[in-house]
Amino acid sequence: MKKSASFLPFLVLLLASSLAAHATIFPVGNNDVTGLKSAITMANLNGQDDTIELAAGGVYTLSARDSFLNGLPLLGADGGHQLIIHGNGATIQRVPAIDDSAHKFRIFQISSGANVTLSGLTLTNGNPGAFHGGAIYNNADETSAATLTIINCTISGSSGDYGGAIFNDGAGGAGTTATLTVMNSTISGNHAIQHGGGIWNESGAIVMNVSNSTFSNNTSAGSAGALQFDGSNGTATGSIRNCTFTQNSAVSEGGGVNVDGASGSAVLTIDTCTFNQNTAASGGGVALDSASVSVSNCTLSGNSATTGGGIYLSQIGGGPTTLHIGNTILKTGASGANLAVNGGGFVSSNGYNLSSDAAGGNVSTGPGGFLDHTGDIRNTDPLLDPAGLKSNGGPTQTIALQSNSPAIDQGNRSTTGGTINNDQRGEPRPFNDPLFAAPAGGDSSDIGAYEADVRVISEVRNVSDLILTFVTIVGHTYELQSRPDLMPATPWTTVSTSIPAPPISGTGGIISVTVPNAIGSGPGFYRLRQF
Ligand SMILES: [Ca+2]
Ligand SMILES: [Ca+2]
Ligand SMILES: [Ca+2]
Repeated sequence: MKKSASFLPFLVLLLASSLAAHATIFPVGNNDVTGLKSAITMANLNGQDDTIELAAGGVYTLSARDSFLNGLPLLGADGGHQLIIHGNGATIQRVPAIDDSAHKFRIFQISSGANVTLSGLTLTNGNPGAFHGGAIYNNADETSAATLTIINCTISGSSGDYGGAIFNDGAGGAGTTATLTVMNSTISGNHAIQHGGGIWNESGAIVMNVSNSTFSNNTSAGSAGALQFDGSNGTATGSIRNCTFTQNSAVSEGGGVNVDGASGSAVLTIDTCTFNQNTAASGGGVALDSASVSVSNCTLSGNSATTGGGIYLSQIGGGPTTLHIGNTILKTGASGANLAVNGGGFVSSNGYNLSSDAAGGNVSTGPGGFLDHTGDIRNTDPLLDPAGLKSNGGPTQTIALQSNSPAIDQGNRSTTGGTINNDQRGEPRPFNDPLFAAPAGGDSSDIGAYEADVRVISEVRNVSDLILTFVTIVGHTYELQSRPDLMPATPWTTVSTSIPAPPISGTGGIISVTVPNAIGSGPGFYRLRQF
């Protein structure tokens, strides 16, 4: 103990001196917009990495344009040095006194050559009028790439021509790439005048990776309610993992995500995501044209469209169009079949999908139609949680399974996109429920984005004893807790008299716990707690 305590200050000093040589930290007080502009201008030119620290919970109100169509100065290349803006929970908003065309602007533009990270920041009410990127424009050009990373941010209430929240512009020539990474963020309530209600990715060259994020209530007057992934006349590669798309809408195709690789290439992996109640004319959840998209370990529920309520394939851009789909739940919404192919396009099932409709096949429940691989189940209600999309733990909302869902243990998590060992909440996958047998080739994963795990099987009185039986997870411990009433001030306390006594180690199987003399000693409420 003593040795490590004396060693620690040396480590801290070393770290501090190495940071000081390469980076400047600019603290900016609450609503000091002038100070924020000044910090950006200095960081743009000092030839080193920088961090701008905004005031915790602060609000920075932009009332006029600074540069071009932006409320703040361009975030510059500075020789490729990184700029980090730590929001610390602050908001930057556009609130002009007059909202005419002269007062329309977005929040940030990232210059070609720049490398910018935004974290812990809310951007709202960006609006450059009939120009792209409502809140942020990430601008690679003919000679220099642009790299934007967004962590723990919210972008809401913004509007642009293409990209209501973000326009990620890879429209430079060969050799430059616009790279967009979005993690643990929320893109909500944004609007595109033309296309891409939340994010528009524009080729030339695009790399986009989005994870642990929520896209909700974004709207587009054209295609892509939430997100356009566009590799047309260029290349687009990327992934969307552990994300929820809910109640986004597009007037034309792709209520949630629209993928287009016409005369170019668009290759997108969508893994362990939930698409809930998104709407469009075609492809309520996802639409793809002349692109290769894999959808695995996803739950699509209640999405609707005139054609292809869940996923829609077309080849208007010349093709080829391929959907690889595995271990995915497809539950129809108000209109449109789960899968629709129009004028070309190929659905390649990798198996273990569960469709509420026939998926283009006959009336049987076995493989057929578009879902013709081992483990595919059709014409079967997945028995999703009637409460629908809600917080079930983890960074995004998910849709749980009912305890008798035909999705439980009927999947395989490795059908496409590699082996993913967690469900959308981050819970371990697979969880082998001892009451459900896995099918041939299955690995006891549940179909879809949600892995059902611990649950109470029965609660029985035996004379004066209470016997609780539940499914457990290896690596967790359990205890019963009780309280005499449900008044808010009354705490839950551990039931130390249970047999076995707490902590009870999970086995991956079923455990019964007895509470002797639980009944008859006055009112009592019990709950099972997992640690
Ligand atoms: Ca700098
Ligand atoms: Ca399972
Ligand atoms: Ca099982």
